Amino acid sequence: MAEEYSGSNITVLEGLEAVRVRPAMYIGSTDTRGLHHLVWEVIDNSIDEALAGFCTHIEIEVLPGNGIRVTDNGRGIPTDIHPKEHIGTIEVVMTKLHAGGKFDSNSYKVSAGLHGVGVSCVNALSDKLIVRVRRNGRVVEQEFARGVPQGPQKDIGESDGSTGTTVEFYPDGTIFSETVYDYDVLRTRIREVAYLMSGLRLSLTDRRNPENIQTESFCFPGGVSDFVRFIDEHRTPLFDAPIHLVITDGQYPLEVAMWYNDSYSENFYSFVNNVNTYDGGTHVTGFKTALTRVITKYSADNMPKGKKNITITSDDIREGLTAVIAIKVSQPQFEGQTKRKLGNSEIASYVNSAFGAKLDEFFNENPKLIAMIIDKVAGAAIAREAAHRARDLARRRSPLEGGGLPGKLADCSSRHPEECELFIVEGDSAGGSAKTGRDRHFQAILPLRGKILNVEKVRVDRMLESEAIRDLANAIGCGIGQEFKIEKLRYHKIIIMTDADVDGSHIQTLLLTFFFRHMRPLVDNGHVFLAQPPLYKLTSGKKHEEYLFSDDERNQAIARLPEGAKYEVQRYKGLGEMNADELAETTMQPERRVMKQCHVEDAMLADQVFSMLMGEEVKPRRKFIEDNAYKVMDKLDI
Ligand code: 0RA
Repeated sequence: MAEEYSGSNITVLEGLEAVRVRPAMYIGSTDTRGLHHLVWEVIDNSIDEALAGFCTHIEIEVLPGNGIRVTDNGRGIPTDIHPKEHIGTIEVVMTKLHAGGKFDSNSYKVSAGLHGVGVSCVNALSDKLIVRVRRNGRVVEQEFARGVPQGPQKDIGESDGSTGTTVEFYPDGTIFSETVYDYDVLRTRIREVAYLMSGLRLSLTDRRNPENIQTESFCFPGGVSDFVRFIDEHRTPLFDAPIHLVITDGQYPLEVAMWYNDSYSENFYSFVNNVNTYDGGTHVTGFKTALTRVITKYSADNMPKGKKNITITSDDIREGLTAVIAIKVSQPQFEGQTKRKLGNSEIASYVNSAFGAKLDEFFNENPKLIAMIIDKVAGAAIAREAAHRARDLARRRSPLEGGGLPGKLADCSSRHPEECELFIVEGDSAGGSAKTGRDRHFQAILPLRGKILNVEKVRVDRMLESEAIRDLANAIGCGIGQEFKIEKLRYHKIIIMTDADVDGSHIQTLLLTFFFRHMRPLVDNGHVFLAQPPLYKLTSGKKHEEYLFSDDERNQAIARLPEGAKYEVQRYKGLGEMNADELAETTMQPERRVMKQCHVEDAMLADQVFSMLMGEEVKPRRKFIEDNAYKVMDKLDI
């Protein structure tokens, strides 16, 4: 077949060969991230068709063998054939680098670095890819292998009258180190797209296990406003519905939804051309500038009685604010190591003026709402000023300054942070064992008595009144929040060591919440770990001793013992039951221990979990901690 069809376009094949030689240059990586990137590329083409107004439904199926099938009800890729070249539009779209769905008229396509390298890359990196187009009453199909057409496009019959495009592909296992699709990763992104493309229906079906087919469908008429509701699902809102502003008449289409809640954190998610800009950028800067300016303008007339002389700051204005900012930019420039930050400088002033004007107009028409917001912002300002005064009087210095190292800290002797480790240990008795068992050259111990403060429920000022929090911050050395300086980090490994029980997992969650909210770079840079103490010790005879970390391991170890051997299993209920040597051997020595590194792959999920776990609604929290704390941490990959 391949010989018969002597692909007329040699340069095209050379182009795709380049993708196969250096796949990471085109799709970022060949790990699980790259594997999923292929799906985003294919979906992007259907999204473009929806943006053009011709597609209302996109169906994504995960097939046995980890193939992906994306079907849309758009116009369908044109099925005409170039009279001289004998090459069809389908083949051009599938084999020409950077020819996106609609060639160069693709004005909102995201440039390389995120999505937008083109579906031809997916083709190059797939063992097999089939395109099936319904158009003009016919069904036309073409098949490729590693980017090479396996024949010309074929008319395979009459269509049912509908139009659309189906792309089915099987990633090349010799290119990807991971070939198994993660349903949750697909689902999170597909749901996100559904929020960003209000009214578009996206369905996801997992057909890998024929006995257990999973399917979900997402469609959000409220768009980003529904998105904000979802993010704040477990928080208490200040007013009924998010403020939703849509700007279609400006130079760049822009949409903002924002809502205040009774928490103390600010929570922004920003998107450019439907792609998450995790690190913000000029669109977020413009948003913040406008927000401060407009709210400050209204504050003069709306300050609560007797509080007129309070000065509000931009931090006060953003306390408890959740917002989604989505903009379309034709030539986006992405910055930073991971290209997750919008760099176009003209966007800051555009968003500042366009969004600012719209927000001003909105508040003008909704005086009650702005009055409520000012009241809340004033509350934040008053609390901040009061806390500040009280602290100044008590200490006359910032709580994180001049505190020196906490008395409870048993520091290590090394002054090279790269090799240093800080163990945060639950309880004084385990702390004592850890101090005895450690290698004092590079291992420092900070015992924690009882639970630390739930930082989700208090303002920064109150938080800093907690001695345990101050001890932690002083030991780590970087400060907190916006003043956090990763260069000052005193230990490159911060290891949380708690009992393997419900209390222990609660303490883990409290500490992780603190790190996530106030020392985020610590988490993002992979400095946070969870120690994994053994659950059991198996002893058999005089010689045989084994530490086991799960019920499975215990059962397997018992099964491995010689027939009839006598044995004893000790269950460790807490760290305190191990002596110093045991603790060091099983949980602390780098050669022997098992640790989990904490990542936050999905900041939004983490935020939701923390706001739910730590928030006001007691019922879901209790149940969640009791049933699931471990599972969720695994899922979050924390
Ligand atoms: C080229 C031209 C037109 C549509 C498309 C490509 C197209 C590509 C993809 C890829 C996935 N789904 C797609 N849907 C459409 C315009 C066709 C016309 O003018 O009728």
